[in-house]
Amino acid sequence: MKKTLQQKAEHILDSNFKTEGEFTIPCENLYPFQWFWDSGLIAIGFAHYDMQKAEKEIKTLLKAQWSNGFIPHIIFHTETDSYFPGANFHRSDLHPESNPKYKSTGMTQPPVTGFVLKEIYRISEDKGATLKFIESQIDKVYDNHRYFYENRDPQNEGLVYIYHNWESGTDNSPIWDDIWKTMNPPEYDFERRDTTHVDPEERPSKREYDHYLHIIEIAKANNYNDEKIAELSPFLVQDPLFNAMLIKSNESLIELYKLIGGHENKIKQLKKWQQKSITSFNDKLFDEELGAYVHYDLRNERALKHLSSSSFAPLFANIPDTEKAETMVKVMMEKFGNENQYLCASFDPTSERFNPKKYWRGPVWVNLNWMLYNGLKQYGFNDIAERVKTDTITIIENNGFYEYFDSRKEMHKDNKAGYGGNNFSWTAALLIDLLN
Ligand code: 2M8
Repeated sequence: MKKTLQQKAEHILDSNFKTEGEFTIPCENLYPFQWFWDSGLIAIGFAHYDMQKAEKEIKTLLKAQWSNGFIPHIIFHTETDSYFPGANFHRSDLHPESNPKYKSTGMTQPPVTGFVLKEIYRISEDKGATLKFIESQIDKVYDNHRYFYENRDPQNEGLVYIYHNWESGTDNSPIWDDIWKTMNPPEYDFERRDTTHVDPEERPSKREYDHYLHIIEIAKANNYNDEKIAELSPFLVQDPLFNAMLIKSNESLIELYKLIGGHENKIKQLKKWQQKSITSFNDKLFDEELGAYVHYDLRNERALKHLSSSSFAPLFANIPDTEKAETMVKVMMEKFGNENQYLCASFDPTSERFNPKKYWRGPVWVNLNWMLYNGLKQYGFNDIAERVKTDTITIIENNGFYEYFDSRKEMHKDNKAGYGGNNFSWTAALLIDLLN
């Protein structure tokens, strides 16, 4: 019997779930550990058909939290040299508050856990049991938000910084080219592993990796101390996607604490952070000229004026008012949404830096599409939301469960427009959510 798309997606998630460690890898070979934001998005998929696995995923992730509230971007549950750079390069043990039980990186990723808990609650058919689970985990997520506001916001603006492109999740976005121009790292000698699993055309260059490693060397030389990083890292950026995830998660934590009851002080604090964050976000990151949100380079005190799918992610977190939202959607449809393109390219298709085959430099990503779909719906842009959803389902149905996809429709004729890793977990997980 032919499997349905949903069955295929469930099969991928179940195969990528590692029973020994109770977590899910993003995909075989290329990404053999647990990644922070992947895990959260994966749990949303599991929640639709296997709530136990959804809960395990989140529990395992939060067990690796550091005593200062920080949650690392990769948790190296297993030993394998199929990934570079691994645990011995990152050396999380350098930080005095790192978790002695779990080797990890010393950087983080977009804080999705708050809104993921809310999504799991929305999907659950046994709300009482799910709320109990949430109650057992929610303070860890709150502590994570406190970590961000207390350690990643040196000018007390309500906007937190990332100190590495890997923290953004959008690893080699052309936006970072502006930062690489300010740096001149040594040419390191190392053995890449990603390019043995995936066509190098679809991955970052060696020189880009030199930059990535150099920033980590600086952080390590300072034992991953946040204050030192804020002072010394050549990469220090306020990212609209990252901050939108934090704001969306604040909102979810407030709603969940209300459901649980008896957490007035935490709700009060969350509301304070929330108000300040949304105000600064709109004042500082909205670019009137481009008609959407942009990144801010805190190290060099300048806006990085480029459009990317991150520019529209604030819709998901209810950040723009309706006027701003309308402007953004107009810009999105003009630049990213013509009939030759699938929505939504990860970088501005009208820019000369656009590359629709290369990783975060242009291809369509299902995680961003899922956020965009939900954001557009929240503001009542139902037709465009439906297009994002249909485009997402179509490209997966035709090409398979890839990590990313060519945004140009003409490239989809032979159904070979899926790139990067295959049988990719968040592609499967979020498809399940879109189908239900
Ligand atoms: C990609 O990033 C990792 C480093 O974190 C890599 O290229 O080795 C990104 O797409 C990131 O957003 C994602 O979480 C990770 C695992 O899917 O892969």
